[in-house]
Amino acid sequence: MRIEFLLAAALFSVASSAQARRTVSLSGPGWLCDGEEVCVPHTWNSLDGADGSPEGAPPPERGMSISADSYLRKAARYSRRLPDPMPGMRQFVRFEAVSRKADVYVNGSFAGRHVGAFTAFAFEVTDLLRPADNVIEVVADNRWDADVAPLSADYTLFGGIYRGVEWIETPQVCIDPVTDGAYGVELDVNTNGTVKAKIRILGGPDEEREITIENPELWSPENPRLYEETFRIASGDSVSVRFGFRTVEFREDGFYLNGVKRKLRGVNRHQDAGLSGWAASREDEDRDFALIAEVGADAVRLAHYPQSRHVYDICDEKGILVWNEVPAINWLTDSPAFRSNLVQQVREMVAQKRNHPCVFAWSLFNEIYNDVPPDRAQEGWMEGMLAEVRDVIKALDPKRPVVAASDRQPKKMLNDIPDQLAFNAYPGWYGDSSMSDDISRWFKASGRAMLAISEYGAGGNPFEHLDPLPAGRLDPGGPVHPEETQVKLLAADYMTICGEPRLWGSFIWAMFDFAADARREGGKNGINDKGLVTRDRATKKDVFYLFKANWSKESVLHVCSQRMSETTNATATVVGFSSCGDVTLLVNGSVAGVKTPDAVKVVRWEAVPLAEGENVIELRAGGRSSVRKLRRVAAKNEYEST
Ligand code: ADA
Repeated sequence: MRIEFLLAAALFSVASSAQARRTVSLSGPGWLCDGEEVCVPHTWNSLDGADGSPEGAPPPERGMSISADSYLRKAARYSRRLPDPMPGMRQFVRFEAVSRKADVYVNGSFAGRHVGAFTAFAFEVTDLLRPADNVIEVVADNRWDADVAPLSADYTLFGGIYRGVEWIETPQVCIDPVTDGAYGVELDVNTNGTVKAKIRILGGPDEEREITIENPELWSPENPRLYEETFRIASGDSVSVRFGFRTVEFREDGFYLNGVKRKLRGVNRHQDAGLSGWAASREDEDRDFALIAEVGADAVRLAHYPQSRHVYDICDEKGILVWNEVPAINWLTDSPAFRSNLVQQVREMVAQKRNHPCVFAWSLFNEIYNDVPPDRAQEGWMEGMLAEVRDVIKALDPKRPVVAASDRQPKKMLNDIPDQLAFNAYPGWYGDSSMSDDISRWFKASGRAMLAISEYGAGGNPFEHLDPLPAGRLDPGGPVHPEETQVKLLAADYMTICGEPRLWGSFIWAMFDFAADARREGGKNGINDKGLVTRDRATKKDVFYLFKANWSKESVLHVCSQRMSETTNATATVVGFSSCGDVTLLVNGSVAGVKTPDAVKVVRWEAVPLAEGENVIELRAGGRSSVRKLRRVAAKNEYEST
């Protein structure tokens, strides 16, 4: 007995003095989900989460995909073996996210519960482990719950262990990997070169450190300079943190980064990474941000919730400013459980993302419907809850502004809560207004001197075409979302946005098509098709090149409607984008016109005559060429078609 004790004590002292932290990925194969072998990241909704509500189901309501029961909602049991623990060390399991509730067990004993689909969490499992043959089980549950945000939204809530999992072993005294799912080191970075670090320690008192970097280079989209520091404590445990020096502030006339005014050129991104749904790999995320960098955006709104750690790492590296959002959308529940879960999700979001220089703002909500039911709105409880959340954010991180995305002006009180307000506008798509009307109304109603546009866009199926476009508005819930409408509306919107100096930024809805299972429209069920790029990332729509021509440093010449192969018309509309100067139009080798691009790099020819049969329509500018082929065919006699 005494010998065993001495041996254990010796092992412990070896471990605590000499053993560094060990981190092992538990992602990949080796997991079972309800008895089937799966790879983590995993979701059980990758197919049914984006196939639309079944035919015959009641007409889908816009924005109801979170609560739709058109895809599998369940509690699923995952399990896998754990690495053998090193004696004398402490063991933790860290999940990047589980949707949306997770109950974790080790060898049948309860280790902890996490509620919230978008933030990381970790549990200590040291006391639940045997020397070998340990099994972890996770019950993941994506069923709707009135006490867990978000309650409703226009995207599919994929279920499962859809981000990575890690096994962490530390000495007995260690940098805390548990509290708020963060890494235990909180930085306060100042552009004079001082970096103050609060190190949270388990098994010992917390520590504060200060380091100085001489003449630090500032971080910006043009120069995303990062620094890294390893914080080591006496037990040998250490954590490395990357950071950057930069300031963000709003002055009376706009947004300033490092004291320089900038009007943000943003896109919105959901974490739905195409055919794997939310179970995105690092490669999926790298590919997405390569496309965001290619289009030339300097900002991304991570709609409508915090995304994976790798996403923020990429944005730090590429110099993309991040709008990071609390998952409060459409509805809130007036219950203490909802309020406390929302605050917990917010604390975790700030704690986990605060060290990333790319994050420029915390967003409090998206499109809260406090006007329904009206009696509840009068009580003021929503204002109270959102003001409390704002104050929680400000107490945790006084340096970043709080913003919000609103869609309705009567909600004056809610719109007054964030430091900066942005609005979502779909003129010509969901309504008959114009972007300039919308902007004027928003400035008038909000009484603010500056605003941003958090969403603008239109549906676009790159395999549906219409020329000429009808004079009126198309039905956004209808079966046809021609690519040409998306080009027309976004070009007009962007022209207005460029001419409005009171806007501090704008964010296209959206960079990629994404799963919204309740939708049945645009020729493809289960998809919100307002992306610049299709959900499988295989097709860059014409609007991708509109923004690339405006934002990228690369020269762009692009003729639209290249996927439209046939027409029965005698003429065609030719639209193109050029950042290489004046554009010459050639039809079947003959010059048909020369035009100077407008302020948003668009050239347009109406009613260009076509020959019978194949036509080659070519744009030339700055030594480049872009071609579309269009076959003119005879109109089908209606009796011929069958
Ligand atoms: C809203 C909402 C988005 C998006 C958009 C749309 O503005 O904020 O999540 O779904 O509508 O495409 O209708």
